[in-house]
Amino acid sequence: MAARDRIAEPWGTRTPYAAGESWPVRVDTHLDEGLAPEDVDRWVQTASILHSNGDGLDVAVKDGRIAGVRGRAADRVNHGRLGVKDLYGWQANGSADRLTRPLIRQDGELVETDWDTAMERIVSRTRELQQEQGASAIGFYTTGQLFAEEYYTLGLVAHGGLGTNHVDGNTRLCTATAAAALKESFACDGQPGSYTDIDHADVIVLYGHNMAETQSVLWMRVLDRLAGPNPPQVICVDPRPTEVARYASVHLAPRPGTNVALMNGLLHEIIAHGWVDQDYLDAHTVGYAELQKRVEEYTPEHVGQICDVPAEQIREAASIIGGADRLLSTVLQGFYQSNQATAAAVQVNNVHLVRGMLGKPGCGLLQMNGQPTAQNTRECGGDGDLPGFRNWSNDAHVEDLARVWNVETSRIPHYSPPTHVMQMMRYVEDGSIRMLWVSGTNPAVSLPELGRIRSILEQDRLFLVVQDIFMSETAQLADVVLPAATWGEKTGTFTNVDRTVHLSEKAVEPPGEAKPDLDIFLDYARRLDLRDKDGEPLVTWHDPESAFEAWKECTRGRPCDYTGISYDKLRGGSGIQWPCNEENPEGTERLYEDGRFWSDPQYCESYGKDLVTGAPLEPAEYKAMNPDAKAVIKAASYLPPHEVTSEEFPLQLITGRTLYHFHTRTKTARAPQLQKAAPTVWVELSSVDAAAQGIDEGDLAEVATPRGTVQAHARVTGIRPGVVFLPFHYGYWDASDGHDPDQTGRAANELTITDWDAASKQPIFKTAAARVTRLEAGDGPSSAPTNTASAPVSDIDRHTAGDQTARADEDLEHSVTGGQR
Ligand SMILES: Nc1nc2c(c(=O)[nH]1)N[C@H]1C(S)=C(S)[C@@H](COP(=O)(O)OP(=O)(O)OC[C@H]3O[C@@H](n4cnc5c(=O)[nH]c(N)nc54)[C@H](O)[C@@H]3O)O[C@H]1N2
Ligand SMILES: Nc1nc2c(c(=O)[nH]1)N[C@H]1C(S)=C(S)[C@@H](COP(=O)(O)OP(=O)(O)OC[C@H]3O[C@@H](n4cnc5c(=O)[nH]c(N)nc54)[C@H](O)[C@@H]3O)O[C@H]1N2
Ligand SMILES: [Mo]
Repeated sequence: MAARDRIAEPWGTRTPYAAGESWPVRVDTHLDEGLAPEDVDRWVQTASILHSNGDGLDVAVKDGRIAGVRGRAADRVNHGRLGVKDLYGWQANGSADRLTRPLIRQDGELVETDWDTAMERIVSRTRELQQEQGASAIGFYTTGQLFAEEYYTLGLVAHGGLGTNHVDGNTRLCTATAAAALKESFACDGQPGSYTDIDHADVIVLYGHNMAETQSVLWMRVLDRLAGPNPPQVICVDPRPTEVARYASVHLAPRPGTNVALMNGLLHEIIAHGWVDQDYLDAHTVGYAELQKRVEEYTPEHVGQICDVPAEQIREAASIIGGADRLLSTVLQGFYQSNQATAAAVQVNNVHLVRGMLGKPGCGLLQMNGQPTAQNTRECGGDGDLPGFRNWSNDAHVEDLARVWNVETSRIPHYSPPTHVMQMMRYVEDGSIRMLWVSGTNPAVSLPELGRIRSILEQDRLFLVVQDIFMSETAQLADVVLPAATWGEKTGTFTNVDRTVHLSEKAVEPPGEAKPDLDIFLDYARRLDLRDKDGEPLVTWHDPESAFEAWKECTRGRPCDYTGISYDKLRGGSGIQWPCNEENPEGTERLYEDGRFWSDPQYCESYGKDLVTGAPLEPAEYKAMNPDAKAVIKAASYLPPHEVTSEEFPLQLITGRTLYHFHTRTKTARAPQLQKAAPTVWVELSSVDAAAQGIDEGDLAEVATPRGTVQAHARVTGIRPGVVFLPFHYGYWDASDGHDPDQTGRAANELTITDWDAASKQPIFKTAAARVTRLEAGDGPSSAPTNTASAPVSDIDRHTAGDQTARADEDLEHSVTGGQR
C-alpha cells in the first residue's frame, strides 16, 4: 500500500493492461488524518455523487460521522479507484454551516422556524394559486443530484397530482442534449455503450469532453490502456490543451461553435473513402442517402476554413476513425452547450451508424451525462418527460401511465411539450408562474445571464421555495428554505452514464432537523391530500425501498426496465446495468447488439424534432419516415452561432470546469484540499491574445460581454488563440468570507447569453463574444491549477500540490471478493 498526494497526482499510479484484458484493481482510500482503516466503525456502501461516472465506494463511519471513503474493488465501474472530488469532497457533509432548520421570510429576513410552519406556508400558497389560476401557476425546478426514488415521487406529485406541465431539472443545462441526440437517432434515451468498451477499443474519440478532469476514473482506465500493450489511438476535439489533448494522436482544436461543420467534414471523408458498412446501413437504418448528399460540400478544405483547423488534420482524424475496428466515442459539454448542440451530437451517432459500430465490444457510443443522477432525472420524469421513457405525444403511453398511477388520463398534462427551465424563467418574469420550488440546484449561479436571473428570482410576487443543504446564493433569495439531508444521510438508488444502477445507503444521521428530499416531497403530498381516481392516497409509498418498488412497476416493459433489480441485489457486489428483467437477470452490458432498436412508432419514447426549429415531428410523419423500427440517420447543415465576434468583442468566450471543483462549489469549497487547489476564479487566454492586450501571467483582467463583466487573474495557456475560458464554479459565496454580493463579478454566468439549442433546449454556455482588458498587475502567477487544462505555458514558481492531509492510499494488491462483473 502506497500513499500519494492525489492533489498533485490526480490520476494516481498506472496499472497497464492490454486490449481484451480485465482492468486491474486498485483500491483508493482516504480517511481523516490519523484514522487507520482498522479503527473505522462501519463501512457503508454507496457510489460517487460529484459526477456521473458512478464509481462504487464505501463510506467510513467513525463515532457517528463520515470519516473517509474507500473505492469498491468489486464494482464494474471503477475497480476500486476514486477521483479527487470523491477522495476529499465528503468532508462537506460534516461542515458546521449545514442548514439544520427550515427558514421562512418574515419582514424581509429569513428566520428559523419549525417544519410544520414552513410546510403549511408552502401548502397554503399552493392551494391559493390552484384556486386563483390553476396548477400552471406552479413550477418545479429540480436537479441531477437527488435519487431516483425522489424524482419519481416529485414527478408524480407535479404531473399526476397537481397537473402542472412546468417541471424541469438542471439536467436541462447538463445532458438534455444527450437525451435529445439519443432520441433523434434511436428514438429513445439510454446509452448504447458500456465502460468496458474502453477495454476493447482501438480508437477512442472524445468530442468536447475533458474526461481527464470531469470523469477522472474513466480517464484512468484510458490511461491504463495507453500504458499497456497495443494501446488505442485517441482523438481529442477541444479548443483547449486538456490532458486528453496531451495524449491524443490528433488534437482538433476547432473554433468554438463549429462542431457541426467539423462532424460533417469527418463524415464527408468517411463516406468519400468508402469506410462505410453498407450491409449495416441497409439492414438497420433510414436516412443515409440524405446524409450523403448533405455532407458532400463539406470537404476538408471548406471545413478547415469554418473551423480554422488544418485540412490535413481533418483528413488524418477521419482516416483513423475510418480505419477503426472498434470505435468508442464520447460526447459532452463542448458539444452539448455549444452552437447547434443536438445537430452536432447526432452526427457522432451517425459516424457509428455509418460504420456499423454499435453493440459490439469496443464499439461504444457514450452521449455522456454529467451529474451523478442525471440519468434518473430523465428516466423518472424529473425533467418534465413522462417516466419510463414514455412518449408524451403518444396517447397510448399517457393512458398507460395513468393506469400505473391510477389517475384520469386527462390529469396528466400532455397538451404541449414539457416547459423547459429557460421558458419557466420567462413565465416567472411575466408573472404567470408565481410559485417556484427549487430542489438541489443553485440557479443564481448556474443559469445564463445572471443579472437577469437574479432580477427574476428576487421579485416580490414570486413565492420561491429552495430545498438545499447549504445557504446557497439561490437560498438567499427564497421565501421558504427547506434543509435537506444528502448523500450519506439518506438511502436511494442512482444510475450512471453506462446505465449502471447503484444503491447508496444511509451511513449517518443528517444534521439537526434536515430531512431526506424524499420525505419532504412525501410530506407535501400528504399535506395537500393528493388522491388517485378511487379516492385513495395518490402516493402509495412511504420510504426509499417502497418508492423503488413502485418505480420498478412503472418501468416494466419499458427500455429502462428495472424490474429485475432490488435493493438486496444491489448490496455487496457491483452496480447493475439496466435493462435488468426476466430476460436479462444480470443486467445488459450493451444496447442494440442485434441491430434492433426501440424505435417502433408504437413503442418509442420520441418522434424526434426538427433540428433547426425544434418543432416536434407529428406521429404520422415519424411513422412514414421510420415504419420498421430502425435507427434514424439525421443530417444537418452548419449554421453559424447567433453571437459572433465583432470589433468591440473580438474574442470567443467559453466556460466550463476544473478537476478540483464541482459546479457552484457548495461541497468542494468546503473540502480544504480541493479549495486550496483552485481557490478563486481565473481566465485562460493564449499568449497571442495576452500579448495583444499587454497582459502577463497573473495580471488582473476584466472579461466583458454585452451582458456584464467579470474580474479574474490571467492564466496564459496553450488555449486556441481567439478563445478565452472561464471556470463557472465561482459565485459570490466563499467558505472564508461567507456571502459577499459585491463578489458577483466572479461568476462566469454574468457573461453568458440567454439562448438555447432549438431541439434540446439546452442553454448555450460555450459560445459568446467577449473582450479582455488588463486592469492591473497581479502579485505573482494566477492561482489556477497547474496540472490540468489550465497549465501555464511559462515556467512559474507555483505548482498544484496538497499537504499532508491530501495523502491517499493506493492498494494494488487488493484481491477482489464478491461478484466482480
Ligand atoms: N471536476 C469536475 N467534474 C465534473 C463536474 C464538475 O463540476 N467538476 N461536473 C459534472 C457535470 S454535471 C458535467 S455536465 C460534466 C461536464 O464535463 P465536460 O463536458 O468534460 O466539461 P466542460 O469543462 O464543461 O467542457 C468540456 C470541454 O469543452 C470544450 N469546449 C468548449 N466549447 C467547445 C466547442 O465549441 N467545441 C468543442 N469541441 N469543445 C468545446 C472546453 O474547452 C472544455 O474543455 O462534468 C462532470 N464532472
Ligand atoms: N457558464 C456555465 N454554466 C453552467 C455550466 C457550464 O459549463 N458553464 N454547466 C451547467 C451544468 S452541466 C450543470 S450540471 C449546472 C450545475 O449547476 P447547479 O445544479 O446549480 O450546481 P450545484 O453547485 O451542483 O448545485 C446543487 C445544489 O444542490 C445542493 N445539494 C447538494 N446535495 C443535495 C441534496 O441531497 N439535496 C438537496 N436538496 N440539495 C442538495 C447544493 O448545496 C447546491 O446548492 O451548471 C450549469 N451551468
Ligand atoms: Mo452537468
